[in-house]
Amino acid sequence: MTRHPSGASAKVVPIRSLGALFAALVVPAAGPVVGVGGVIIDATPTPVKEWAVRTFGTNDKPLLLTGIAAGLVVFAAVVGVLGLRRRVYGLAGAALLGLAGAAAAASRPAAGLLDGLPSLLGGAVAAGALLVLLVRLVPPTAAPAGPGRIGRPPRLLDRRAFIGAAAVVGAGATVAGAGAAALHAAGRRAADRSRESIRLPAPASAAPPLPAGFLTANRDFYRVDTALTVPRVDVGGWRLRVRGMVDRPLELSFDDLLRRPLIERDVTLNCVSNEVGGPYVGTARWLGVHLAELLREARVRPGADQVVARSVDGMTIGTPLSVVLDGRDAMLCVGMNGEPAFPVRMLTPGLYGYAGACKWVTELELTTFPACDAYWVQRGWAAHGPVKTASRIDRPLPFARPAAGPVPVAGVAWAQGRGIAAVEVQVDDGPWQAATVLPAPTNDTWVQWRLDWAATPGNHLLRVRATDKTGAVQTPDRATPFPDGATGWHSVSVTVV
Ligand SMILES: Nc1nc2c(c(=O)[nH]1)N[C@H]1C(S)=C(S)[C@@H](COP(=O)(O)O)O[C@H]1N2
Ligand SMILES: [Mo]
Repeated sequence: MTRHPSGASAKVVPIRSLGALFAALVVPAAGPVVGVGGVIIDATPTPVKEWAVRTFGTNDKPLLLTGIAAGLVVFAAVVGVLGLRRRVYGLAGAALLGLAGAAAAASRPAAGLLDGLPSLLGGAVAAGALLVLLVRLVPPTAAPAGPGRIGRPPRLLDRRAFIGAAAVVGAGATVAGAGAAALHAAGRRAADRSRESIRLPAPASAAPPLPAGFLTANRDFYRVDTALTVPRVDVGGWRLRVRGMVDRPLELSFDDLLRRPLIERDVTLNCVSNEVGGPYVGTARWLGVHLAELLREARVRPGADQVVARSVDGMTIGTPLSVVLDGRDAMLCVGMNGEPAFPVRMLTPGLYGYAGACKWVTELELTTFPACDAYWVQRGWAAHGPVKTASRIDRPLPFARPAAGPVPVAGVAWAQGRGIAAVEVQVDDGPWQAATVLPAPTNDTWVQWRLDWAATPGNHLLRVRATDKTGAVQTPDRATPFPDGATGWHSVSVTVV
């Protein structure tokens, strides 16, 4: 279970109405499988998480959910067989399932009081169904007595009655499943409508035009988060609270945000878990409110040194206050490439996502680093997450077989905040050759680079390294992503034919 050091998880969510009850029944995060999945994600040791992301990529979540569902089927089968021996075993098994699911769902950081309900109901229904089936299989006197005695094998009382009851239970489960799916779909449609209702205003401060192909389309943008189901947020009810070490706490609605002057900025975002040469980096045109201005209105008290952003699903991301206030374009984004950044996500140019880019944000708490470890910091990741200078070869692809002659070598390089001054490519053990670096609008995005290589037949290794605008050359020393970002030069092997 994730307990936030500030005690936010102890916050009691009042049972306001039947609506809350209904919401608990249809919110996916309150379901047993998603609840258990969330607990597993939070409890998984960082190296295992790293391995899962590396091995399964974006498929890690469906795989986890499938695994839990398969585990449930096996557990249910075992409970059924035990129930044949003694009904109380079966009932205890069903109760255990319900309680475990409820405990998992209720322990989620953003859980309400009622989030355990679907699992408890499920457990009760499972126990009832099991009883109905068992009384048709085993006469009450067949239950063995005494410890250590398994008893004689159950006798089939009435095969037809059992099959009939099983069919009824199966049909009931199917109808319940279909009903739940329909409710979920309705909830998703409501969230979609809420998203589609958003009209993004024009920026007060626009970003300059860009060459084609510079930005990453939203559908191609990498996604890294702990959310097993994308949180559904109704913009009408959404609020942003600025609280903690401030003299003037703020509470803003989505419309309040849209009414403020918006800035539009091109910024590259990357994940601290990205391996050298990896895919977890993208550049988008972001639209949003300048965060430093908002914090100035809230009048931050002296002594605060951390902004902890909290999401609707309980994620916490801590950002150094000095970084937010140092003049860079840290922002609360309402738009990403012209589409709603639903509803609002934070973005801090120059920091890895885990340290500055909370999605589905609903609260900014001004606090200190000693007082509060954010989610990933609790798991051993560095408290401050400045991005390291990196470069990547995108063409040719690894193990490509280009023809001898001029072969374009191209890719991207980034050092948000500092900017990229130069990119060089080395073929085998030859001299480093300067690549052509296309101009980038600001220091907060990647640059695109290109070199025409006079390729000769045989196997070759291409390496890339970048130099940032402070003059620092990207280090060749290999470091793993944990705990503060990978380093090392990206290389690609090709065979020229
Ligand atoms: N609410 C929430 N925000 C989050 C995360 C998360 O798990 N939950 N992951 C962070 C990480 S590690 C990264 S790299 C970025 C990724 O943003 P993207 O999925 O839009 O690329 O979101 C950040 N914001
Ligand atoms: Mo990340």
